[in-house]
Amino acid sequence: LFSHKAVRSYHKMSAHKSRPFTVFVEGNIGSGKTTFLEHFRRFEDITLLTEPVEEWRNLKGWNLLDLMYKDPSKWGMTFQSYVSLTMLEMHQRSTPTPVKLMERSMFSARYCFVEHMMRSGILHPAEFAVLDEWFKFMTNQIHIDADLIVYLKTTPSVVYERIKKRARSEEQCVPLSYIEELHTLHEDWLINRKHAECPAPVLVLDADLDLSQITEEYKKSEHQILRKAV
Ligand code: DGT
Repeated sequence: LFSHKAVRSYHKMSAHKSRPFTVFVEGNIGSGKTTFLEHFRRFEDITLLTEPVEEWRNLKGWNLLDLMYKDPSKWGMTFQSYVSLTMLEMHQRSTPTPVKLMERSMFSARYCFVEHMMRSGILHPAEFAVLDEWFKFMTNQIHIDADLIVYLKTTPSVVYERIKKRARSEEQCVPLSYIEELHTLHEDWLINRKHAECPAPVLVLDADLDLSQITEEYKKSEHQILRKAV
């Protein structure tokens, strides 16, 4: 006879041995992805994988994010190719818990950021072709698991003000038009389904709300995420 506790821990083990329930947290720059992940830190069955921005800011001493913002035509390709690598590493990382919560994914890198660089001519068509072949290879040959996408939907002018307030040095010259373009690309991917690939069902949350009200909004996603934490 198994005790209740033993059965529970068996479920936990089998749940994560098969594979974790995997959630991508997506949304424009400044939409509160990091805050959303922090909300779930209190639950022990969830592994949080925050975006590797610090790695992008320091690769052997080089700040690729800064180089990219200062001279996008020159550094866009290098930056996006490193973003792909760090994203792939996150997708592949095994977790000790039944739920894995990831900030962004290689899909938003491709369908939002690379797409923007291609459309605006920042990437040469040949550079875009190389990144796109890598993307196709990775998504076709390596199984990238996703069970749910939480889309933190925002209004461009709202996140624009937040970005100015938080004053991340690299983002100081980001124009509102860039934020608007990224907004449209997120909507095209997650709401209008313009790309073949939307790897999981999408839960849309109102992320315009300010910090005092956002916890209630975040809570709306708890049952979908936590019921998987057996
Ligand atoms: P949060 O917590 O919602 O405020 O999220 P952020 O703004 O810390 O994170 P994110 O991913 O929206 O933006 C990170 C910075 O990297 C931002 O300046 C945009 C820039 N970036 C350029 N290309 C890419 C890309 O392919 N992927 C991601 N994630 N960021 C990129």
